Amino acid sequence: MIEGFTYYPEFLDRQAQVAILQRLDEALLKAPLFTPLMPRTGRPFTVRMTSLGELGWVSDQKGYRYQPLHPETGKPWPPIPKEILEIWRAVSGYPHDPEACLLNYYRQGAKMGLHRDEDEEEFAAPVVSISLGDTAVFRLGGLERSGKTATMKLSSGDVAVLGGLSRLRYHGIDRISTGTSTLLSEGGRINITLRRVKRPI
Ligand code: MD3
Ligand code: FE
Repeated sequence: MIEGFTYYPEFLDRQAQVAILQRLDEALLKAPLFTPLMPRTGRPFTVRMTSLGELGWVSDQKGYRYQPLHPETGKPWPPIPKEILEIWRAVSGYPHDPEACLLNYYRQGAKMGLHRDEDEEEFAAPVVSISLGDTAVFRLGGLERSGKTATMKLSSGDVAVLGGLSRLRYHGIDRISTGTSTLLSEGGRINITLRRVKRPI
């Protein structure tokens, strides 16, 4: 048992996963994937990203931040589809909707180093993660980078809620197990995270 971490394996059945994927495909036409860069070094991430919602998360040489416009199109992010908001409403236990829905796309070889999600103002809200496509090896640590870590798999349709003390745990994605899902025709993995960024008024 990990305080603040709730894992719902196969929360979404295949039909629900396909429905969400259709919504994401539509959104990707308006907000194409881009390659974020590490602050300072400018080194590219191996994950490509985009966002939906009022605010999207971006990273470039200037730093990490939430912003209302896509960094390449200059347009607002597309709205978060109701099918995705319904998942937040079902599992977050938080009385306001998220402003940000970050979409990470992992192709073979992509990973995400150990980090904390700390660019939000509202840590009382959890982060809700939805996995689609190939299985990922997810690493969850403690509140300090040097703390002990453990791995678990996140598979297509799984939902994870990171709230309470787990909200500020270090975490990352070690690797993707290629060919473990037929959901995405091009293969790979999509992770969606829903976030409340601002404190509600
Ligand atoms: C644990 N994404 O976008 S989601 C990220 O699968 C991110 O793409 C990973 O880390 C992915 O920031 C992991 C699961 C997750 C999300 C937020 C967390 C785990 C978390 C916040 C705190 C602790
Ligand atoms: Fe994260």
